[in-house]
Amino acid sequence: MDIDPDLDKMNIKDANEGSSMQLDSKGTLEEKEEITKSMDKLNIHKAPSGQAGSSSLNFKRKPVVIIVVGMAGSGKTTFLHRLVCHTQASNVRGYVLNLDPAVMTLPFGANIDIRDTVRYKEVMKQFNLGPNGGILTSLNLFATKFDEVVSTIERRADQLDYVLVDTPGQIEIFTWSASGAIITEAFASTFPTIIAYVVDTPRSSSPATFMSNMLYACSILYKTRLPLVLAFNKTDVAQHQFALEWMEDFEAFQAAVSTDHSYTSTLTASLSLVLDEFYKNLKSVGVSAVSGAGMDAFFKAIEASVQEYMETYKAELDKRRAEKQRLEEERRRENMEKLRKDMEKSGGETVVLSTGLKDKQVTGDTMMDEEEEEEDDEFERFSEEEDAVDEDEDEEVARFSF
Ligand SMILES: Nc1nc2c(ncn2[C@@H]2O[C@H](COP(=O)(O)OP(=O)(O)O)[C@@H](O)[C@H]2O)c(=O)[nH]1
Ligand SMILES: [Mg+2]
Repeated sequence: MDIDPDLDKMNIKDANEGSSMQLDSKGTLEEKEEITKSMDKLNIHKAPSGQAGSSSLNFKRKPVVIIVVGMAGSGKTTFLHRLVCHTQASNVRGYVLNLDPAVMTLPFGANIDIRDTVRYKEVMKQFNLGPNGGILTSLNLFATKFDEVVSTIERRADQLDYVLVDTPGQIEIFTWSASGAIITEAFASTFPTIIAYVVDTPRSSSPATFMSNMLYACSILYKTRLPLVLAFNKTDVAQHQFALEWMEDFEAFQAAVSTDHSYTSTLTASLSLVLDEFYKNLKSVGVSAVSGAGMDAFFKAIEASVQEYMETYKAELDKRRAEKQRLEEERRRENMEKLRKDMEKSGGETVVLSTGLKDKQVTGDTMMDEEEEEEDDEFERFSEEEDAVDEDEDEEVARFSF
């Protein structure tokens, strides 16, 4: 129902006009006490102070969550399969999560599979979407239930060392979507969480593609604010030494760029200067999802990142949460104050908005139900006025009552 947009009609009636009234300065002490009592009855939940630290209470040191991201075709799914094989062979307890709704067949058995919950082809049909829209919407739908996923893992936390997460083929569906952020944050606030960025090494041999891949990794690092391990995949096809050299030695990269005479080379050369600092914060390993090379080095890099997570990222995360909590409490306090003032004004009685009509007998017990408690500062109830003069229009009456 629309609220009458004509603000002129919305007279808050004063005490002389009817039983709906405004408490003016004449409000007695008794009335004020009444108001305070009814405020207490509202029972608006206050966040317990110190809740900001609650993330630390729920936080578990194990399992470590490894979220595998990377460009389409870089080998995420194959790499995840390799991780699963490696954990099984080395008696490490893993739990596998598939977040790609569009994958046809998985080479590994996933403990939790998005495809069991959402059928992306159905989503495409129902919402009239293309494949990418379908995948994104499926992930969004899944994200709404992600707290259940986290609590399922929490229940098994003692029996697990790693949670391995595969993400949709198209990188931006996970890294630039709200659902990707929700999922990442849900994990990161409960377990140590590391991003494994898979790079297609043979396809990054030109300085320009290498640079665009690194820029993407950089944006993910800053967006998720989580430790990131670069996994140069497909080393069975091309070794990754060139990449390490480019990252360590700026001049080596400049020399490679200078062989390229396109207009992008100048940009690429300048960008490499910017990324210098970013490279220092990364751990890079060469792996082959097919041959299994580099797995030990990868897990070593993960363990070092977990250490880093506990020392730096976790503290930062707690700080951000505390700040969010503080703002939330401030907002609540402001709303309560506003409500208190409104109640003092109305003297605990009903205020009628949006009517030129004489107020009828107003029931005093139009208290909001539980759902309405969530409304921030106003509790509205609309009813049709039977004596409405205008036959065409429903006169709307907004009653604020306490
Ligand atoms: N030679 C080689 N091919 C690989 C490797 N990892 C993945 N691939 C191939 O790369 C293609 C894409 O892999 P996939 O795991 O589906 O990529 P995703 O889209 O990132 O999940 C497949 O044809 C894989 O066989 C690897 O380490 N070496
Ligand atoms: Mg895949």
